[in-house]
Amino acid sequence: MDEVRTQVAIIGAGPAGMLLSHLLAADGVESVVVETRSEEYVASRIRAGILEQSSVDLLRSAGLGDRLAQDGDQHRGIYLQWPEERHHLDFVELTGRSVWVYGQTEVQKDLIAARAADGQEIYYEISDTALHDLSSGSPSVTFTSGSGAPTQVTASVVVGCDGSFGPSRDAVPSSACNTWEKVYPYSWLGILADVAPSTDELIYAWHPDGFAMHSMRSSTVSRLYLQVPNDTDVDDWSDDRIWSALGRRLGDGQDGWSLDPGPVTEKSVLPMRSFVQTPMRHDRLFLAGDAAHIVPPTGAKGLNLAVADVGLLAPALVDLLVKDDSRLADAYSDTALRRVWRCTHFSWWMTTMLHTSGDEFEQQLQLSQLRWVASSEAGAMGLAENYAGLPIGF
Ligand code: FAS
Ligand code: PHB
Repeated sequence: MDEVRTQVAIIGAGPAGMLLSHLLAADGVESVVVETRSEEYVASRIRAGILEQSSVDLLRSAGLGDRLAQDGDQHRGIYLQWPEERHHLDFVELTGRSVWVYGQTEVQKDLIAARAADGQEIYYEISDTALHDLSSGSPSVTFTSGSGAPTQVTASVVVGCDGSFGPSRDAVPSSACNTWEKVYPYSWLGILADVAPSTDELIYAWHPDGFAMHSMRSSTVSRLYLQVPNDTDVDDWSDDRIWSALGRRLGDGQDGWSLDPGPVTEKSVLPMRSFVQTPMRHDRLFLAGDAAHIVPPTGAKGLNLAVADVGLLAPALVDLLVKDDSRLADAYSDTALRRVWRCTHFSWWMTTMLHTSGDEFEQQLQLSQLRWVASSEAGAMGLAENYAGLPIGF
């Protein structure tokens, strides 16, 4: 068994794990990151697209803002749409805060480059990850390394940043935690297309056929989604069928607006659920990001919540391990969960407002809610404040 000793053992090299390692190193705290996939796979996963103000501020303050400043696209707001109507919500006018279009793949590349420049130890392509002695002063993570060597990382704390299918959340005894889960009766079919976006800012569209969204990754790459049934086989959706459904739902040809189709370079079906596990700490194990909570992507909160968790956890671990001051670490779960539940509610609210289930009464309520949000400053402020993101530590 190869033995490794560090201060913080981090399971997962996604945004949460890599950003935590980066922030800890800035304050002289060592960590080891272990990851079941390859670096190339983690860097290329197509996921989130929107960074809220607080995430951008944190990445900049951590020295990770250069490419974001160069390639990120700052947006003032979004469009809310239903048949025959499209309304712009201006977050800057309403809240003074904006959002950035900067894909999670770009954030991941920046983090990988920063950790490599720092000489960070990252074990990729591991297997058999297991957590041990979480209630002792020397918890550990064992695994088989990519080269087949049984390895043990012993640390002062372990942080589970292993997403929605990792082992960390299940390492907490069921008697010591609560879980909440809601599975939605629909999924998203998402595409990447090599075509310039047909809109300057994101369009969230309610339609009797189902929800559709027009997002983007750059001035030449569009990202679009449409609501599909949960058991959808992506192979049943040809590019033509996808573009035709998107055009209908997004209002192609209405009021002089057209949706420009293009070559689809990636398509996949994303199930939608809400999940929260509390508390986000068990003795010497801390949870951050999707390991602790999952939100439907309608509110663009998943990645931003992971960043917010780490923005709270990093200083807490520095205080605990460098200054022997446990106050922030003891408060971490309660502080993080305030934002987690706020974002969980907002993501549920956006999802249930915009996705159709065939219930005629519900559709009238949705349309009434959309008309109120688009026409009332109070309604628009509610959406803007949550979408653009509440300050860290809310
Ligand atoms: P991640 O899941 O990113 O990272 C966890 C890491 O742990 C992974 O690299 C995984 O391989 C690793 N891991 C798992 N088990 C392990 C083990 N046993 N040992 C070692 N490592 C292990 N959010 C949005 O805001 N907008 C979106 O449009 C959006 N789209 C998404 C699409 C998909 C298909 C998915 C799955 C998620 C999407 N999300 C979206 C949410 C997503 O962006 C997450 O919120 C974000 O990746 C959270 O980051 P992490 O907590 O680091 O988890
Ligand atoms: C994306 O661009 O992938 C995206 C944007 C906003 C969302 C979800 C996904 O709410």
